[in-house]
Amino acid sequence: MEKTFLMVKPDGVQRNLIGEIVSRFEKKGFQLVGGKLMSIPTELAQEHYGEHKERPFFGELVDFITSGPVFAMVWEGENVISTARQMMGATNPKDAAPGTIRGDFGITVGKNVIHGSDSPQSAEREIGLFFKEEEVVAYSKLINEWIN
Ligand code: RTP
Ligand code: MG
Repeated sequence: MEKTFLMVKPDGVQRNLIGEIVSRFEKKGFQLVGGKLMSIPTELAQEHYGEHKERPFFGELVDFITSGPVFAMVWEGENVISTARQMMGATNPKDAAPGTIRGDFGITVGKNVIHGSDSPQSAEREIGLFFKEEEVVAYSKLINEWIN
């Protein structure tokens, strides 16, 4: 079953949005298979956002994501990678549709509440960066029969 890496960013944690965000993915029908509150070491932040290292905002991005605890998660479900990105909304909250997480809770591109893997390759890479194998828990719920 497909898995993705999602993370409530430091602004989302400070604003008490962990529960709201977890709830949206739970109600959608996806399954939480890993989760932890953590502070991201600088080296991990640089590695995680490595694709942006030449961008002018890279320093700010790393400073922000290491500025306070994040809630890192692994979610599982059919098409969870692309569906979670749709539920997050556009990168810049000013362009994010109402009803999406960034559209409902964000204002500026730097503090956009949530991160989500953008492809199967990045999902695998990011899950591996943030979670040990034993921290991702395989389990089944009978309720899934009512969804799929
Ligand atoms: P994320 O990786 O955090 O899920 O966001 P994303 O895929 O929607 O956007 P991405 O292009 O990967 O950018 C990563 C994060 O960098 C910040 N950003 N700042 N100042 C700027 O112009 C700018 N552009 C991007 C955003 O916080 C974005 O989430
Ligand atoms: Mg990205």
